[in-house]
Amino acid sequence: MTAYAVDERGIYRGRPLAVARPASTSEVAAVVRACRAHGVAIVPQGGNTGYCGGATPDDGGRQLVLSLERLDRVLDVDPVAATLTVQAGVTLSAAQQAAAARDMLFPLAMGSQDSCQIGGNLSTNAGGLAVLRYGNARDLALGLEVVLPDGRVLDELRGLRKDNTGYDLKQLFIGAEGTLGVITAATLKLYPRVTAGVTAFTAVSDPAAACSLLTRLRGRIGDNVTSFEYLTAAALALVTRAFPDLHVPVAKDSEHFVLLECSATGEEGRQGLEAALARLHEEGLLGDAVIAQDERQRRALWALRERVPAAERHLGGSVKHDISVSQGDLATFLERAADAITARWPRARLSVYGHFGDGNVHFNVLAPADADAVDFRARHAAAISDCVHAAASALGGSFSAEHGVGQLKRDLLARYTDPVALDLMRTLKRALDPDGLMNPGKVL
Ligand code: 2HG
Ligand code: ZN
Repeated sequence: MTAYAVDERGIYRGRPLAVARPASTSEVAAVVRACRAHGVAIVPQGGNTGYCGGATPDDGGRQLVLSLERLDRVLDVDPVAATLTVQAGVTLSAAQQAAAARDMLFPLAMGSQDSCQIGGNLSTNAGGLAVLRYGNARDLALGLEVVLPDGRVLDELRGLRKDNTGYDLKQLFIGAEGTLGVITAATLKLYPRVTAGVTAFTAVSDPAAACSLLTRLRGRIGDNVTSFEYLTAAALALVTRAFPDLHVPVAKDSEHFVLLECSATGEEGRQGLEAALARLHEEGLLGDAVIAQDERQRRALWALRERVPAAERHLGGSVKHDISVSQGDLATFLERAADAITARWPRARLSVYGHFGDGNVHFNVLAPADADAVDFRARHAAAISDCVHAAASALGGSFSAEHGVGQLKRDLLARYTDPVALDLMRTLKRALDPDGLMNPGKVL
C-alpha cells in the first residue's frame, strides 16, 4: 500500500486501513455504502500528484484509500458537440490524446499530465499552463457523475452548453477535493485543434514591463495568447544548474524573463502571430527575444520553465507558495514579498516563476546555499509562508491559486477566508456528508 500512503512531495506519510480499487461507478458506490455502514472514512485518490496532501490518509490506520485508477475508460468523443466524456481515472495526457485522435483539443495541460487523472484535476480545480486562454478545470467541465457520501449516484453526465435548471450542482464537487463526494466521470469541453503556434522566450526589464507586454499582446491578438509564464533569473539559474544541458537563449544578464505562447486555430496561421510579436518588438516591449523555429526548439524553451520544480527538488527542495493577486498588483506583490523575505532571511534563495498571465506566481524560497535544506525548512517554513501569504492577502489575493488546500493549507483557509463563506462551506459539508466520512481533515 506504500505508493498510496505517501504524497507526491513526501510531506505526509499515512497508514491506510486498506486500498480499494473499484473498476466501475457501481463498485465505487458499493465501497462508499460499505464504508458508511461501518463508519470507515474514505480518502479518494487519483494520480497522487497533489502538492497539499489532499489524497493522503492520516496515520491512524482507520481510513480507506479509494483509488480511481481502474476507472480509466474514455467513454465518448463527440467532435460535433465538442465534448469528451471520460471516467475519473483517465490520465490527463490520455484525455488529450483521445481528443487529438479526433482532431480536437482538450486544453488542460500541466507538468504532471502523464500521471495526474481527470478526477483529481476536477477535484482540485487544477490550473496549469493554458489557463489564460482556456480557464481552469472548472471552466472545462460541462457535466459530472458523482458518488455521494450516502452511496447514491448523481448522474449529471451531460454536455449541454446551456442549462439553467436550478443550482449548478457539479460546481460543488469541483475543487472540493473529495470532501463532498467522489467524482467518477466527467463530460468536458473540447476546442478546435491548434493549427499554428508561436513560442517565444524574452527578457523583460521588470515585472511591470511583463504586465504591459501581456496587455498589449492581448490587445493585438486577444485570446490567441495561450500561455504567459514568468521566470526570474534566479529560478532559471536553478534549472541550468540542475540540468546543465539546458541553456538560456537570450540576454543572460537580465533579471526577468517571459515565456509566451500564442496559438491560432483555423486559417489564421503563424504569420499573424509573428507579425504581432514583431510589432511589439519595434515598440520596444519585447526585449532580447527568441522565437522557436521548430518543435524541438519549442520543447527546449518550455523545458526551461517546466523543469523549475524538478530543479528545486534536485537542490534540496523549497518552501512553496502558490499565490494569486489581480494582474495589475503582481509587480507590487513581487516587490513586497521579496523585501519581506530578504529582510528576515537575507541569504535565503528565491525561486520565483509562474503563471503571470493568470496573476498566479510560485514564490518559492530555498535555504541558503550552505545551509541544510531540511533543517532550514523545519525551522523557518511557517514564518516564511506567513510573510508571503500576508503580502498576497494585503492585496486581496489568494494563498492557493492552483494547488488547492488539502491538509497542508487547511488552517490557512480558516484564517484567510471570510467567516460567512467559511460558515457556508461548513453548512454544505454537514448537509452532504453528515457523518464526516468523506476525506476528513482536508479543506475544512
Ligand atoms: C508549476 O507551475 C507547478 O510548475 C508547480 O504548479 C509549482 O513546484 C511548484 O512550486
Ligand atoms: Zn503552477
